[in-house]
Amino acid sequence: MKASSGALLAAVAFAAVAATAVATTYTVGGTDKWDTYIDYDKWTAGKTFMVGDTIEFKYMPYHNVLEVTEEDYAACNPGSPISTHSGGDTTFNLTAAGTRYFICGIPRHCLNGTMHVKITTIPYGAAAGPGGPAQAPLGSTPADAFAPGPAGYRVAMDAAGKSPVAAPSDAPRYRQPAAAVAGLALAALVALVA
Ligand SMILES: *[C@@H]1O[C@H](CO)[C@@H](O)[C@H](O)[C@H]1NC(C)=O
Ligand SMILES: *[C@@H]1O[C@H](CO)[C@@H](O)[C@H](O)[C@H]1NC(C)=O
Ligand SMILES: [Cu+2]
Repeated sequence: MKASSGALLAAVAFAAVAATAVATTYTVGGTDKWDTYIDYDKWTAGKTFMVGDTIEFKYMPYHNVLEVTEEDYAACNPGSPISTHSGGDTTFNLTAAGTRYFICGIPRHCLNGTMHVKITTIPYGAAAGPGGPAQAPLGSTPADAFAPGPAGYRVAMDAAGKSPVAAPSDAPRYRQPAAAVAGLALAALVALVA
């Protein structure tokens, strides 16, 4: 009896840990970081940002990061930011589903240097299907290649298709819920036997 409840506790604890260790941190732009003349639409294409993930801007101190409205993003207007950040290393926690807009506020870096990125976050665990928030890589794999299916399949395709950065860290996120389910199943079995 004592051994069984110990196993039950262990299984439940394992399931809890597996279910919570899921966040991914993305360096915006990957190895190109936050700089002029980087195509950030290309960088976000094929990535699935989920609630709980973190994005980190790494940049030379002469740049900055402004979170702006969709309107100001479209116009590259640094005049009324939601928040302003500088110093070379700025992190945002993606705590809610939705789209957030970021630009560099230095004159011409947004308009002429492409320093603008929008991040669309979906609820944790939601599948990014065709027509969903995630976009197909520009000018690479056709959208048709992403057949409707489990999120894990799509991410595997994305990782194989492009994304020289941050792609491998996507994979464990999808395995962990499965591990959690396995842990709970084990716990149920142990409880039954005990
Ligand atoms: C993001 O979340 C972490 C962990 O909860 C926290 O330590 C950090 O201060 C948060 N960062 C921001 C910018 O909110
Ligand atoms: C910067 O972008 C603006 C707007 O697109 C354009 O009119 C201007 O010619 C560009 N300047 C340079 C130096 O590329
Ligand atoms: Cu800049």
